[in-house]
Amino acid sequence: AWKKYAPKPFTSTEEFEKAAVSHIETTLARSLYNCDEFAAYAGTSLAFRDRLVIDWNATQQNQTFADQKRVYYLSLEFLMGRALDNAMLNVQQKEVATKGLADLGFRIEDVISQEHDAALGNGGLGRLAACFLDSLASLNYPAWGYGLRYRYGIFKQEIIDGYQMEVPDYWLDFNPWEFPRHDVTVDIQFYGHVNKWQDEDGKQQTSWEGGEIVEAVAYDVPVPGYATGTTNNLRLWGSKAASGEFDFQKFNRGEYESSVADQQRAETISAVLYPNDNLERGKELRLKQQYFWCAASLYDIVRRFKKTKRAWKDFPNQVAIQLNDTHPTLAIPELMRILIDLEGLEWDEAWQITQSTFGYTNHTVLPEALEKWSVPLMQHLLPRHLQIIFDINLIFLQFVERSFPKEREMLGRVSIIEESNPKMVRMAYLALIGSHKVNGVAELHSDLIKTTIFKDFVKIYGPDKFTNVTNGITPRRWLHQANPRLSELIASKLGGFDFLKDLTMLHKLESFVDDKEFRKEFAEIKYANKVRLAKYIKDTNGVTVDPKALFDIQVKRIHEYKRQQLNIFGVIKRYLDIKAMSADERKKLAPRVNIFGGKAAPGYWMAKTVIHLICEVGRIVNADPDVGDLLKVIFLEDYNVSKAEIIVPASDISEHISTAGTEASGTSNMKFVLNGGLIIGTCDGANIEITREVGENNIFLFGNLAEDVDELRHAHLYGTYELEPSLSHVFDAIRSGMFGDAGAFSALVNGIVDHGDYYLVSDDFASYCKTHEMIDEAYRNQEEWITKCITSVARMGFFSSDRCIDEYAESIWNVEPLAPKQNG
Ligand code: 26V
Repeated sequence: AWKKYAPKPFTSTEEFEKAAVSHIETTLARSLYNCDEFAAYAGTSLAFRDRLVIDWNATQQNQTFADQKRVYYLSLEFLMGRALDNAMLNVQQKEVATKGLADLGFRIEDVISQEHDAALGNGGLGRLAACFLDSLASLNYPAWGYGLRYRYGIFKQEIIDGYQMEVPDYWLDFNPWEFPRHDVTVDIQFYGHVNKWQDEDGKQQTSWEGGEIVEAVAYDVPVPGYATGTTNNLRLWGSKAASGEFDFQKFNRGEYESSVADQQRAETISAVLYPNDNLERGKELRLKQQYFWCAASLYDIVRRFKKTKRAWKDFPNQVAIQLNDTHPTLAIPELMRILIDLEGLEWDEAWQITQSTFGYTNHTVLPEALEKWSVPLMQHLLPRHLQIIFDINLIFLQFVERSFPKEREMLGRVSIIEESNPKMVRMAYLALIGSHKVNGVAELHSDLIKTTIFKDFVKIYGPDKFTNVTNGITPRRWLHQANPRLSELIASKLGGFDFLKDLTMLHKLESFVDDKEFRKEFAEIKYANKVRLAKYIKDTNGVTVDPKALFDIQVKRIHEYKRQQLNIFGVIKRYLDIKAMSADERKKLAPRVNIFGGKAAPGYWMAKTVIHLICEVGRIVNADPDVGDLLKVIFLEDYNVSKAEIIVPASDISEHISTAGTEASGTSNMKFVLNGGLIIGTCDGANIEITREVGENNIFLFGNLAEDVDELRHAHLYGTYELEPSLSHVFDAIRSGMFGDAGAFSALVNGIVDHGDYYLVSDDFASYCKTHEMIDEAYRNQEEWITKCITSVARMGFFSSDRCIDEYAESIWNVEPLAPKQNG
């Protein structure tokens, strides 16, 4: 049925060419005689952008007219990657562009790859937000994303002599996908003081005065749904100096320098994405970013609501706001401030509205990632919000005291204010208290938050406030775009591409698992994807790898809890084993290529040490004639979304090996299996549900369970600690200088040997290595291997972000889809 709503297409190749060429010649003012790939990219993008804008306007008009509840997804990160390929796919016009560009002398892949990634995110949390936008639009939900328009996205990683170097990612030189709205601005206040007085009717009034004003300017990005007219909006706020009289006066007085400095200070707010994933540092600029973005977004949402002329009690029937982690928690006191100080509502009504409006998603239980802001800092920057937070806390604690009169020690534990020096505001507690639902992102994680960080709150509010929504990924980007041949093969068996809208249809593939022709093509596609990655490795790293070898891939942010160190220690063990073998024994071995990629936060020394060790091991192993093709170790520079689209379809095995209980969900695990690779993983995050879906025989699980982690950690510190002997052997090799200066790696080794092995690398090492031997064995039987891969793909339907968004809509937002009006 959705086909009849499909947007009006380019009716011919010529029509597309005309549009693209016209943009090249007029919008870009370039002659066709020096039209290079970049100009072809720009012209193609502008031609498609014109198409999107029509749907976008129609969607916004339709949503305003329909006047039903909308979802607002507040996220400090949207890791969108490239837009053109996705736009062509979603408006179902890629074929026309392919032919048209060929007429003009270009290959579409080359044109697509001209685009700079929109890298406004760190990792899983930001990419999840991008997948959600795709699903929201594809399912016709009336939804907006709100974020910050960083001038610099996540840094570009360069590997120089085996060390990570960070280079700024200035990505805005040419960005056809954003529309500056210089007429949509909001003045945002910082600092100042609070005034309280009684008005003529004796009513208590509060206002926030003085301080400084920074202007928020809207930049809108169209988000097209797949095969639907719905094109939603992602609104990113940029900061600039408020053009008030103050500046003019300064300027007129001749204080040019200080007026320029003011301008730069204002623009700094949206200048750069913080590159710490999972580490909170309490920097003032970060808090400014958070408030700037929350205040601008809420002003915008409230402005839109007020146009409907409804009563305030209707606000939660018109507006659902989802908080992507605690980063937007200030939206809670900000909405309270608007309702009470500016709109004159009573506290209780304002609180009722606020709680019904917000939902909060938790994405981590790691204590070092839980946001806390110092009370003095907040007092200085946001004096009125701090008062409101204190009031929320007071009323909450009184409620807890009444409900649990015999448990006074609980009050200190659940207080929003931590009684430390300085005092701290616990943002996760504020987010939880101010929302009607709290969700984790995979079953295990949602259980864990109820028994660890939010245990007391389950008692206070009851279990119904907590729910699970297991993460998902969009099959449009992560199957069709990244792996077009596999997508086409599937379509040929299922009778079309409807599975891209309903991924559970993949289950029908199981009946083809014994189909010879299908199996052959499936295997050929995997091989072709490996050839493509091998070529990329040759081009970037200069190393030749054999596409027939088993490709073993771990790509994700570098973090101790994700345990890339476990992986590289396993690789070293494999290397030492090979070295100790006879030539005959070596002949029986299955060749491997171990591929790593991922960024370390710039100040995270241990993570940078892991990168260095991987590079050094690669340098030695790849040049060792004893080893040849049996083992290659590759570190791919600057892992990002567009590189993931090449890497993910090329795996035989991918590694998702976090210490049990630490990885909230993981989402790349889903991408790899959907693309016909198998997983080695721990019983953590979504790995557990992937196992439930694909079956235990189709995944390689190992290691200790989450429930045993505390006891093991305790035993390391207070019991007798024995290092796993095979790991000890690996450490001896590192200490011998086999991989360069041993001193460079001493902190990494000592953390395990002397400092309690917090991430249980030693405890899991033996079962990890043993499981890799089972993988070697299984890979030798290619027929069975392919059966596992096909069966797994067929069973991955659950992990579509479409399923995930429908669950949010039903159980948290209470919003309905809105079918687009037919165009033209
Ligand atoms: C935290 C912080 C702390 C302050 C500095 C900047 C910063 C940036 C990001 C974060 C978020 C940490 C939480 C996070 O990224 N969680 C990941 O969320 C994924 C999507 O739900 C999930 O798949 C991953 O397992 C989880 O680690």
